[in-house]
Amino acid sequence: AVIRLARELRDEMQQFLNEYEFGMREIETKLQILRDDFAQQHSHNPIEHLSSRVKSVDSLIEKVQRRGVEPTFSAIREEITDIAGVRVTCSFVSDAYRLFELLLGQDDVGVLLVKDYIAEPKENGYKSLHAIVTVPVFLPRGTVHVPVEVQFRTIAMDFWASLEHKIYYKYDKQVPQQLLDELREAAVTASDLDVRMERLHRQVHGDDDPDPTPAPPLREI
Ligand code: 0O2
Repeated sequence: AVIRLARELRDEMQQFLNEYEFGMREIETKLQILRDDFAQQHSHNPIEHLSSRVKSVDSLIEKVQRRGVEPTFSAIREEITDIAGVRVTCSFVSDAYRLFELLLGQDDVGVLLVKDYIAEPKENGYKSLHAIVTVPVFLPRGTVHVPVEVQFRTIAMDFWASLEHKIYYKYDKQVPQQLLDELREAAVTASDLDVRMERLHRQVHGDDDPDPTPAPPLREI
């Protein structure tokens, strides 16, 4: 009986995670279509790198405990909105905003939350444009609207964030002040580089670009 119960729990967990995997794939496909169409229309690929992940069971349990969420599937579904995550790394800030608008403007995409850490960087210097969206996944047992966290950032922001993430965990979240200061300075350098690279790009491709002005910053909703 214990083995049967363990198998049932495993199957339920697998079905739960699969829905997030499917939602994530739907979002990835939408972004790939936007990328391919844009590249064909404007001879410039707005996405440098697309990556995705479903949170591991271990980090899901850790987050559930940290947030004090009841350990039931429905409570986890309600509370943890970044079980599925897609990261869109762009060359330029304007591409990040453009893709964000094109994805969030799609009829079947719902918007749960937007956090614009590009317009308002975090205290440590972190920049990225985050959106938690829902996408319908059509299954034989019905349609599920799956939340997916999408992060839009530039190569420079991504470079900074991946180093900061490594430092944060290397020092077990207690990073020495001097390193924190250097990281903040590096974030400013990365932003300067973004501005310069975009300016250079405009000098060469200005006319090919349908919308040279980045979208205005969005408020959290
Ligand atoms: P991973 O391994 O990337 O999935 P929370 O999710 O509770 O920590 P919140 O407020 O719900 O935080 O979400 P927020 O601020 O939108 O951040 C969620 C994700 O953004 C994080 O996921 C990171 O991927 C990224 N992020 C946010 N702040 C920072 C930062 O200061 N540095 C770096 N490097 N990344 C950041 P996870 O689950 O923490 O990590």
